Amino acid sequence: STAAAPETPKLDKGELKAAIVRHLHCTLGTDENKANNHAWWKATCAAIQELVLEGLRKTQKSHYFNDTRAVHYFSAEFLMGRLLSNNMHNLNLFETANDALTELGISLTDVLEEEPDMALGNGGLGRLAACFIDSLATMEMPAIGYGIHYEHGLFRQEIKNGAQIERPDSWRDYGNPWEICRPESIQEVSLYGYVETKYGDNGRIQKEWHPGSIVKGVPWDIPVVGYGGKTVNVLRLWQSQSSGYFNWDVFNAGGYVDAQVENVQAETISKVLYPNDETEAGKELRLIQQYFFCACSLKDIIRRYKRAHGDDWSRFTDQVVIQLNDTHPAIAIPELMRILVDRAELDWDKAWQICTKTFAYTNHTLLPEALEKWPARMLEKILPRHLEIIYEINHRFMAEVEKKWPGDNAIKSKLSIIEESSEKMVRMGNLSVIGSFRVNGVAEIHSMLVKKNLFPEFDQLWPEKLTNVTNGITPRRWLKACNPALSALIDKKIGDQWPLNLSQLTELAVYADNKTFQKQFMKVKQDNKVALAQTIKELTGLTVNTDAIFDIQIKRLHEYKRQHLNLLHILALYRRLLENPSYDMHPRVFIFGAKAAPGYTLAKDIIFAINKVAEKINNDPRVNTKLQVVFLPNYRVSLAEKMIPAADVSEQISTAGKEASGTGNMKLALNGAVTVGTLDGANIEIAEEVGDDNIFIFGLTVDEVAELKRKGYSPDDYYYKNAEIKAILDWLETDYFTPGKPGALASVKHSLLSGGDPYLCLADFDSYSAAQEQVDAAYRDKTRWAKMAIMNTAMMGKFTSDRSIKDYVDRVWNLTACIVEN
Ligand code: 26Q
Repeated sequence: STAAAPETPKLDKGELKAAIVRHLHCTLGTDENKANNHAWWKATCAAIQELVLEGLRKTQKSHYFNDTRAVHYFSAEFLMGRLLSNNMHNLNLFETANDALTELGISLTDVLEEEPDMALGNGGLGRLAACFIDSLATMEMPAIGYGIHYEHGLFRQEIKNGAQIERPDSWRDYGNPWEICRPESIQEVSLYGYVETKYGDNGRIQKEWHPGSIVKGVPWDIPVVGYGGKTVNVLRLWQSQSSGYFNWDVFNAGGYVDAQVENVQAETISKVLYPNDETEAGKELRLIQQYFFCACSLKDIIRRYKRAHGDDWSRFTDQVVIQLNDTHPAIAIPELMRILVDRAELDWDKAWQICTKTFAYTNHTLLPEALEKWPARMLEKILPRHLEIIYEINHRFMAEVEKKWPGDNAIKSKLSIIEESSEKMVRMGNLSVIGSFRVNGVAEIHSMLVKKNLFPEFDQLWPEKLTNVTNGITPRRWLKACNPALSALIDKKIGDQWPLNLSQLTELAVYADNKTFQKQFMKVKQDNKVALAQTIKELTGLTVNTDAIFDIQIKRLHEYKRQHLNLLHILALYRRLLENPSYDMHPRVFIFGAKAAPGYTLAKDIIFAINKVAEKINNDPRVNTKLQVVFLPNYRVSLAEKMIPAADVSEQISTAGKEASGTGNMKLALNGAVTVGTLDGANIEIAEEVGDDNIFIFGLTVDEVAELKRKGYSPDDYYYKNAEIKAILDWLETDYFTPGKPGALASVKHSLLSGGDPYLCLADFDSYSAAQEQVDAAYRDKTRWAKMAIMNTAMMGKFTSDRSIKDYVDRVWNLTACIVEN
């Protein structure tokens, strides 16, 4: 790892106390006697922000004077969570702040709870972006994150009578102490209108886009503090605002109100995050959001480049690399072509050369329904010039395909950016591969499937282009900050450098059999379970047994992630306990956290089913000493930070081949949870690291899934041949869990039978159930379990996002660190 150890804090306790009180007085206009926790939170943030901004100024100066090459991480989502605790840890001021507030009679823990999550993302992809910018700053890499300043992040989930209700998320209602508005860097973005073809004197055809409207993009900068506090990069998020242009005619004609309506439309662009993951919506506003932030960001990059290099484009690709986080920002490719060809008047080939040296693309999914496609008609309406450019890119690419596979029209129609269906569609994945110099998947198996199944011909055409970068997570947030007790224990054993060099955790392996260390490690786990039990009590009213196994599945609700397979197994245990009251199992608490996309009916039905089954089981005195089920509402980053340290078992049970990587699997294992998982995504690499003895692998492999589907999978076979499966599914159709309302849970059953069980829950059920019996036996052997838990923490070094970033730097970005002087 490149970064050095965090240095002594820049402030001592007395100075920090004084700064907090000063902000209480001068920024918040209150005093120590009147201030509530919210005011203390804001004052503490303001005091910390002073140091953050000092680091930001120094970093920007260094980057400017060294004229550094930088990565520009384009992502529609950044799931940052809370920033105060993270920033204090990265500045090595956490202890100081704790002591300072204690002396002021204030609890830091309570103050931290005041901060709303910055939930500008759906799940894995958005959180990955947040971990990556943390690692980039820590490793002192010149980098900037570009995204959207959503007014409302991912919806807040409430559970009413067992069902999910969506409420708006208003993270900025009382002001965000971290963000800085930069009106001096406002950009303008064009939309709609038409393209005029002109003939220049040199005979060159010139295209001019006459936009129908123009919106402003206002940048808000969030400082990103690296661990050690040296490099402070920025996350720049664009907010849309009416430009006032094209409204003047209406305005002058007395149309004051009509002009305000246009303002509202412009300001709608950055209003709300789309709550879908792994599914395409095809909504016009979504495309406008994507173009809006890409166009603002490209203008920003080019303005900065020109400040240093003028109109000479020859060094652009030495200075700028743009990483596309999935295809959501793929419209940046034709946008850069438009700027180079129409505005800078470069010839096409030169422009294309620049483009294809600038962009790299990360694929996060193989699910066909999640591959982005936009109707050509929609693009033509919103971005008429971009559609022309896409056609030109495609035309030239088709000529290359013809050279490689002469006369092969099947390959042409497969590789074409344009899908010639009844409604012409633009395939953003194909555009991204063609317009990028590198394409990566996010775990070994996923990248292999990207090569073999998704883009095999592209791999033949450009054998160097497709590669792998396995995901990672920042150990600063996901161990040091969220699990202070375990962190302190680790510090005591192996020193305090592991947050920067996570492979050092292997030094814990020698203590895996040590009785004293096992006791200490499991005591930390137990204390974390007690703390989570308290949270469960506050959020649900339920008292859980802290001697039970805490078995946790936390992730977005999706059929491929198979929360309903977990539910079937819970129902099996319930039934076994009812049929045989002395059924031998260690008590277990099954804990879920999951949001469903608001339009995904079956996902919402599964949430409802989990809640109804939970209600029944938790209130059934025949079983509730052994079996409890908890659905924690409003799963989000800050709740994950409370759940993960308390997990004994991590559920990673997606159908093999469907989960690109997973990152929750890494967070849980790092905190000493043992995985029950399929051979899917990064589970495979986790199994390689921890070894077969320290993980419970079950279920069909990718090849076996393909083979079963090829032969023709019939869930009925399992239903009729397996009495337990039949009984459980039939049970779901009765009114046992929904008294007076038979059939209320039937959709879950039917998705697994007449619905065809597309994700093979029934095929994997027996294997899953057997793996869970092994978990039970292992847990009862206290020594064995402690060893397994320790080995999981010890062997997670590979999954630091610092390693992912190093892989990107070496295989994709070709960056060098820039040391920022303090
Ligand atoms: C689609 C249409 C309209 C609006 C939004 C979307 C949309 C939004 C988010 C589509 C997909 C996403 C997010 C996908 C995602 O989080 N994928 C996950 O990425 C992780 C990081 O690489 C992986 O670990 C997970 O396996 C993968 O599911």
